[in-house]
Amino acid sequence: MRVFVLTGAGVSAESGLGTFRDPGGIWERFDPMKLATPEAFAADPERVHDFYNMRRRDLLASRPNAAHEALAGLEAGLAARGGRLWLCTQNIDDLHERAGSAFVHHMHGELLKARCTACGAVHAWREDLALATPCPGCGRSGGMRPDVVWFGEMPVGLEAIEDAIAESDLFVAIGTSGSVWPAAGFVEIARGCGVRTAELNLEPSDNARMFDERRYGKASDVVPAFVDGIMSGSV
Ligand code: BJW
Repeated sequence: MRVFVLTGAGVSAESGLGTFRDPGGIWERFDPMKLATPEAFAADPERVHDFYNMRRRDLLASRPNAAHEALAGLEAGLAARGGRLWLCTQNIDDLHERAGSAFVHHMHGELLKARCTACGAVHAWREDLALATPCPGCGRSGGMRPDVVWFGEMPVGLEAIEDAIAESDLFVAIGTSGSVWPAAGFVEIARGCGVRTAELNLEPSDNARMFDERRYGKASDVVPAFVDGIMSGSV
């Protein structure tokens, strides 16, 4: 069986990393237009750095939960049977990797990487960033930014994502509100290719009616149960 999984902030919620649009979520406390656009970075880079420095520190203090672990187990279980899992995450955290997932496609980039806007090099990054931080490659300062995808920027590897969806038997969206494009449109691509679709979320997403199957509850409950269903052949 070939499974495509799209994860969102809900899969990491129980690891203590906030979601964006739930009550009390990140975008209720912080203005995305002042923090998550290239224009915001150009206007006030230190403010943007402070926001991502805080989130990087939170990430480094967090741990994967049962949902991340179940998906790592699904990857290994499907591979052992000649299938595959294509795991695409909108999350910039590394909790899937830390849970043991070998293949993770970060369509919105990665918080533990920094990119130099002067030379284009991407570096593994665990420290705070500041305007004065020099690029370890070219030595220039003033251009280091978190290697994440802001509003108005192109998500990573869309062609590969669409190919992987088309080549799947099952498309599963987990812990995402379905309100950010182009990820919100992936379920439509899957349906157009005749791929079966399932949503696992705390509550119905904006796209809920597009899914063939829907399961609601905490990711740490519904994801392991759904993975068991796939591996036992009942899903
Ligand atoms: C649980 C749970 C638990 C909670 N268990 N579940 C007008 C109309 C349409 C589109 C646009 C428009 N104006 C602009 C656009 C495009 C824009 C967009 O979509 N804007 C919308 C807001 C309207 N998109 C872009 O700009 C993208 N680029 C782009 O479009 O390029 C051009 C292009 C053209 C043609 C083709 C393709 C591309 C880029 C988007 C970049 C998004 N960046 C962010 C920030 C990244 C860095 C960072 O983290 O700071 O990515 S925004 C934020 O939203 C983050 C997330 O990855 C993304 C999605 O959020 P997610 O994961 O769905 O989180 P939530 O909080 O929304 O939902 C959590 C869910 O979990 C909820 O449903 C809960 O119920 C659930 N949950 N606890 C299970 N325990």
